[in-house]
Amino acid sequence: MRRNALIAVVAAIGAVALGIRLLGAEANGPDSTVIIHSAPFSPLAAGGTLHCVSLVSPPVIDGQLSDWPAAESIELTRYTAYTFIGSLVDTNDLSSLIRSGWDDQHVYFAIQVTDDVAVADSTDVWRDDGVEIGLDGLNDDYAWGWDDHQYAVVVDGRKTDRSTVTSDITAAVYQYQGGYNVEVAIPMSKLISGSPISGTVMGLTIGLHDDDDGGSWDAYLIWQGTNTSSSPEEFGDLLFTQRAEDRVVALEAKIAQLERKLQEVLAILQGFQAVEPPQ
Ligand SMILES: [Ca+2]
Ligand SMILES: [Ca+2]
Ligand SMILES: [Ca+2]
Ligand SMILES: [Ca+2]
Repeated sequence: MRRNALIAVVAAIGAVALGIRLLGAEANGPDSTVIIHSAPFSPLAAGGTLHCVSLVSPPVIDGQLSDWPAAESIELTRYTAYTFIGSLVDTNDLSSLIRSGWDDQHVYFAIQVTDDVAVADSTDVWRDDGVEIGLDGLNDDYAWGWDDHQYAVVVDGRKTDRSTVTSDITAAVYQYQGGYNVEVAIPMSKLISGSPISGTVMGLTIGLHDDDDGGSWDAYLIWQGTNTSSSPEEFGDLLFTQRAEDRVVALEAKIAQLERKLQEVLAILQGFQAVEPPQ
């Protein structure tokens, strides 16, 4: 009898889960599309804040950015940069669009750099074409903690943290005529303890070097602040957010997982019932 009661309880839970799922489908209507990864969050980051969007699926770190949702971007040019040193002819000479995303394990960046001549000829990474990501993970405005990093990725794929070669991050560069993409995954454990939540803020700035003729750099852009390593009080904000459609996708995935588990439990319980000796 107790087994039958247990089966009834499990079946009831399953019915509730299925009901939630069906209600959700009803609420969305038959023609609605739940997964809307092409919808822009908003076109450009403003006021020194970039929204870091939650990603249901982690991007493949290969320099191809087609696996990224169209999310808010920093447009980094000589006209938008807080700091611009050197000389640039136009935005074809150097400019960039930067997006960011997150899951529990990583912060990701997708950086599209427009640069008409790719050069990597110097020992120092900052003398070549490349990007810098300055992060104050704890957002404590202190530059020298375990949470503070100045990651650089050069157009030839070299990776450093504060100019020292690092394998802590995963990065890929994809070069094309007129520019290159940089795709980066930074372990969350290098920035904060545990996982972020919607509303978590980290200090962020982005640096961009241009070298078109060898030797040292020709131009240097910084999104927020005057350097990318030692003045996090001047950095902008990386604000962790969760898009409404991602919440729906995550909920659907959890309900589907629950349904599978309930079916497994029901199958096991029915197996027990089948071999129950007659009373
Ligand atoms: Ca990719
Ligand atoms: Ca150089
Ligand atoms: Ca810090
Ligand atoms: Ca260049």
